[in-house]
Parts: sequence; C-alpha cells; structure tokens
Amino acid sequence: MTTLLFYSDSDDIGSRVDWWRDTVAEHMPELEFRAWPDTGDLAEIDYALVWKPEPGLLASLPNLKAILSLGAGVDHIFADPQLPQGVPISRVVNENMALRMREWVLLHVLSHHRRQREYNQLQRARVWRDLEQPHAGERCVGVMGLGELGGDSARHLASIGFDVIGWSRSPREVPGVRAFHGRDGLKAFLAETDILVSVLPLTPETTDMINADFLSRLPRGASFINAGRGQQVVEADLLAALDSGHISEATLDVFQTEPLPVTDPLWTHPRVTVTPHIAAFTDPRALVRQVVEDIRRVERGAEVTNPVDPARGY
Ligand code: NDP
Ligand code: OXD
Repeated sequence: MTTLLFYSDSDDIGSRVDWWRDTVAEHMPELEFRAWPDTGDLAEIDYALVWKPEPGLLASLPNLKAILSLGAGVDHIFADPQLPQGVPISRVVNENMALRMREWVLLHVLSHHRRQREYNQLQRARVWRDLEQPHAGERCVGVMGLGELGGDSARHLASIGFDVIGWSRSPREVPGVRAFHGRDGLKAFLAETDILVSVLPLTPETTDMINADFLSRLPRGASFINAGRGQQVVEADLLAALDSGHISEATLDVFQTEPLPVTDPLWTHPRVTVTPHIAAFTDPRALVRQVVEDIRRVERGAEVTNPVDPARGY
C-alpha cells in the first residue's frame, strides 16, 4: 500500500480536504490518502503533499520518498529548519496555474496602465474628466522572474502590445521580451521599467531585495505589482516610496505577514490595492495528475516531474 500524507496550514486548502481526497481517489484509487493530523503510523507515509508544513513534520516521516508541494513556490518547505536532506521535492507546474497568474497580472497591469484607480476616485467624486493615456507600446512593463509563471505573463503582455522587458537569474529567451539577467542586468532593467511586476521565488537572494535603494532605481512615477512573495519587499520602504510619489501605485497579492494584519497601513493606503494571496490558486483538478505522475515515477525509480534544486532554493 502506498500512502500519501496531506498537510495544509491554509484554511482555504485545508477546508477542502475532502475535495482533495476525492479528486486524488478518482485518479489513483489504490493510494491511501491520510489528512493531517490523522496520520496513523508515520513510518507508513511514502509521500507528503504539503503547504507550509509544520517544522519537523517532514523529518518525522522516516520512509518519505518525495515531498510534493501544493504550490509553485517552495519557500514554505525550505522554511523548515529540520527539512530532511536528500528527499526529492516536486513543485506545481501546469498550464492552469500559469493561466490564473496571467489573468491576475494582466488585470492589474492594464488597471495601472489605464489609470483605473484614478477613474474610480473620479467616479466617487462624480467628476467627468479624461486623463492622459499613452498606448501600450509606449509603456514598458518589467517582469521579474521569467520562469513558468513570469515567462508566460511576459509573453502575453507582449502579445497585447506592451513594451516588455524581463529579468531572471540566468539568461532566458522569451518571445517578444527583451531579457536582462543577474545583478549586472538589474540596474538597466529597472531604469527602463514603468510598471514593475514581480513573480520571483523567495530565496536568500530575493529576501528583502525590493528595498529603498532598489525602488529608487525605477523612474519616478513607476508602479509596482507583486505576486512573488511578501518577504521580498521591505514594506516600510515601499510605503515611503508611495508617500513620496516616487512609486505611483502598488498592487500587492503577497505580504511579509499573511493574512495581512488588520492594522497594517497597506490596507488603507490610497494608492495600494490588496488581494489576499489569490493571484494563482492551486486547482486540485490540475495538480492531481502531477501528483499521480510523481508517485508513479518515484515508484519506478525515476525523477519527479518538476524537481526543485535545493542549492538554488526554487
Ligand atoms: P520558476 O522557478 O519557473 O521561475 C522563477 C524565475 O525567477 C526564473 O526565471 C528565475 O531565474 C528567476 N529568479 C530566481 N531567483 C532569481 C534571482 N535571484 N534574480 C533574478 N531572477 C531570479 O517559478 P514559477 O514561475 O513557477 O513561480 C515563481 C514564484 O511565483 C513562486 O516561487 C511563488 O513565490 C510565486 N507564486 C505566487 C502565487 C500567488 O498566488 N501569489 C502563485 C504561484 C506562485 P532563472 O530563469 O535564471 O532560473
Ligand atoms: C504558490 C502560491 O506558490 O500559491 O503556488 O503562492
């Protein structure tokens, strides 16, 4: 009997545990699905499908063959100081996730580009006024992270006419996108960017990266959209840049602390849009095939579908 342990600290995912159980059972009826905390004998667990596993949980599974992330990001797994070494980790990669991220990115880039927040304010004041409006080709959108999600969003932004540039760790080619990479390429990338979109993974290199110095390298009046991770942003520096007018507007899906505390000034800042970490949700119908494929692969001695490199951290 092959056994999968399901663990999620997110109410959204956790409250749908029966949905996950049923969806997995449809595709792999022979798999025993155990939802934490009803783990049974920990030595019987072969696979762990997890979101923000409690520190030490994975280390307590002596026969674990692979860790399957419930998200595209894996920072929630690497945050565990007792993470067992040498156990393969697979993360979510699928068209459904890329599509959801693309929808969210395009929605907010277009909203910044077409000045929708200002039109909402004018409507509230019953003011009929048009605002200066460049066309998409006159607006440079800079996408940080050109992987599965950022690369897809960048390509689609280019397809609707934006001048799109991208930034990654190593050289990348994305159709319609002028690409920069590495620390050496960052200054030039930021200097050209009017609307900055981050879809970066959280790693030691990207933690607190978006700070006062970083923001000051953007042209005055640039705006910021973050779907990567909140811990990449020094939020006090972002608020200062918004207050000084250097950054005109920000749309944030991820935060240093989630859920965003009710007293946090980002909730009420007039030029900040908050969404509750929903840019791209993991749909079990899309993920389940990957989970089944990963288990089948490991059982026959092959590598998981989307292996994470612990040295890179993503
Ligand atoms: P990928 O691993 O496919 O892509 C990551 C990209 O970031 C790559 O282009 C990589 O460069 C680049 N990158 C990593 N580190 C650096 C660095 N130090 N400097 C410059 N570029 C860097 O990841 P995905 O696209 O699948 O996912 C990205 C992130 O999106 C996730 O880790 C997660 O944090 C976030 N996410 C957020 C969601 C939400 O709902 N808000 C939903 C899903 C994901 P290179 O190409 O050289 O490897
Ligand atoms: C993810 C996320 O990493 O939802 O998949 O943030």
